[in-house]
Amino acid sequence: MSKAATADHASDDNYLTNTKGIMSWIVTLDHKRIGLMYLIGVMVSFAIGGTLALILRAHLYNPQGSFLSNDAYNQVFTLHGAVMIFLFIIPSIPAALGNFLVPVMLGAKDVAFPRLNLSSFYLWCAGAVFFLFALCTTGLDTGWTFYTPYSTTTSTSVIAATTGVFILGFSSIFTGLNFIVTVNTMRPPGMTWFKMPLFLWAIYSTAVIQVLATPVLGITLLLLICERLMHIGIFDPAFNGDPVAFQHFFWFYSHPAVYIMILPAFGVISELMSVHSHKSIFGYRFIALSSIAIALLSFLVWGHHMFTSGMSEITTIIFSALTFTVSVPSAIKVFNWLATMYKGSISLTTPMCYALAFMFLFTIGGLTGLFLGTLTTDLHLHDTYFVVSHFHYVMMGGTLVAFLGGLFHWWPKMTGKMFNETWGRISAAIVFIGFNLTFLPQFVLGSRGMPRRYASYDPEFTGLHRMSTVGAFTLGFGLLVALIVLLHSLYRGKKAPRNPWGGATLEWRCSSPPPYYNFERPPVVGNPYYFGDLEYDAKSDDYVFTEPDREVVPQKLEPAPQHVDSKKDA
Ligand code: HEM
Ligand SMILES: [Cu+2]
Repeated sequence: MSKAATADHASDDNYLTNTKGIMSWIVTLDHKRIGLMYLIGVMVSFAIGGTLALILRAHLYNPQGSFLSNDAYNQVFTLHGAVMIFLFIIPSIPAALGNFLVPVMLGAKDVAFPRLNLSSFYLWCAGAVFFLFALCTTGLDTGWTFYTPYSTTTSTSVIAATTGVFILGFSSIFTGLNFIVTVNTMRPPGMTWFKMPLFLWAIYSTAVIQVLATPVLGITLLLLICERLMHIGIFDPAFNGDPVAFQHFFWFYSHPAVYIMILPAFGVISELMSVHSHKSIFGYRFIALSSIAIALLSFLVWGHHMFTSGMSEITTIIFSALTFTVSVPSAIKVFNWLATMYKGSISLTTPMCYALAFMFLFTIGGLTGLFLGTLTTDLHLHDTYFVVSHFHYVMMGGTLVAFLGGLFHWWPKMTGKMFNETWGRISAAIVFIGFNLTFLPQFVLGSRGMPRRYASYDPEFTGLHRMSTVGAFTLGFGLLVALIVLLHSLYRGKKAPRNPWGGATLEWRCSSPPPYYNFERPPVVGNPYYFGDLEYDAKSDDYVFTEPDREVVPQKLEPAPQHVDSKKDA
């Protein structure tokens, strides 16, 4: 009835083996190698940030704190936050997974500007060096937000760290610029905007924010450095500056930046939900356009971080109302993912387990944002553990879990190796349990008045804090299991087939791992969410694209049927 349209190629040459030696990596222009180098970079950063987090939680096991001085505690939470945000979560999905996937999903050979791409990776490395420098010298204790006037007066390494963030900002802008041009100009014939995989829509909307918002942060930090060095009197009240102006500038970037963190995760989840439910995505256009809507709306709501900073009443009301509008497109996505799963044929693979965990965790994170966006409740909850829990649910439960799901999903494509499914699923379960054990108690702590960024607490909070600490170590253990599963696959994993999950986007049409130029011939562009022509082939444990049998030789045409007079028949 149907036959395999694509045969396996005998050649084993792929992007990992086509050239050898360390130099072939250091100066590579191949987006896949750059993506892989980013992947290693962000995972190392995550390990550093994660270790700092475990130190914090271990310290908080006892009400008086366990082993850190108050100053050391401030430095550890600041570096934890700054490393996680600037070095890990912002580049995680776009720069690591995005670099690998964007050109392949477009059927292109590379991104539009391969050299800019490599330079953005080295800028990331340079920024990381400044952070390490801050870590190893006097540390940093301003919080990742660098709020003035404290940041203009503290004796810690504010200048090194802000210079690092400034450089990282350029790295982020270059990546965004590259993706915008790539998606605009390199789509293959036939791939109209609304035939693009949703991951590309998400990366595109993210890139718009990266390019428009990041310069604001760059300038703000530059002004902060000038303030510290020359006392120009812009943020420091001692020199007639306005510290609240810093908060406005900072959040004008950093609220859109939370969408730099979450939009790519939405993109990953859209792919995962559809592929592992083996069902066309529900509400394609709504998901695609809601990414753009979020990107634009995200510029209008920064004031919700500053309800208690003394803005006028009317301003706070406007910011509160605008904040609620952002939740509409986010809810649209969650609804469409649910509808995609409904009546799908769900495979509980490791990526899908992570995607399901994302659904729970992100929904809790998003809904608790509403309490913070409501003026009356935020006055009570601001700067408490409730906020800490809220943003961990969206950033860690959302973005990190989606990143892991995406990593497991595309791992066979990136490395050519399959991982152990059982242990992969176990890792997802431990992460899910550990995560909730860590952060659910923090909602309760926050609503009962436990302030954030404190090195000690009242004895009445001991039980909940201890739950959270035990949860954090469980979570860390789950992540370690996930890492071991992935590393183990490199040595012991089965060879990955071309299309292990049955995806219909273009990356599944090239071999695993892809060859240097991705495709030998330009691939056929179809509907990225149409699974009707995919068939599971048990022999190769692979999904193959099939084509209905078409007659190549036209048959002799039958004479056109005569019109029959129905009355005559009767
Ligand atoms: C979707 C992804 C989201 C991410 C990544 C995110 C991230 C964050 C972060 C990092 C903070 C902490 C700011 C600080 O240091 O104090 C925060 C606070 C806040 N978030 Fe979200 N958020 C998300 C969704 C939402 C939603 C949907 C809402 C409301 C509808 C919301 C409302 C708020 C508010 C009002 C605060 C300020 C709380 C305060 O400081 O009192 N967030 N969010
Ligand atoms: Cu915000």
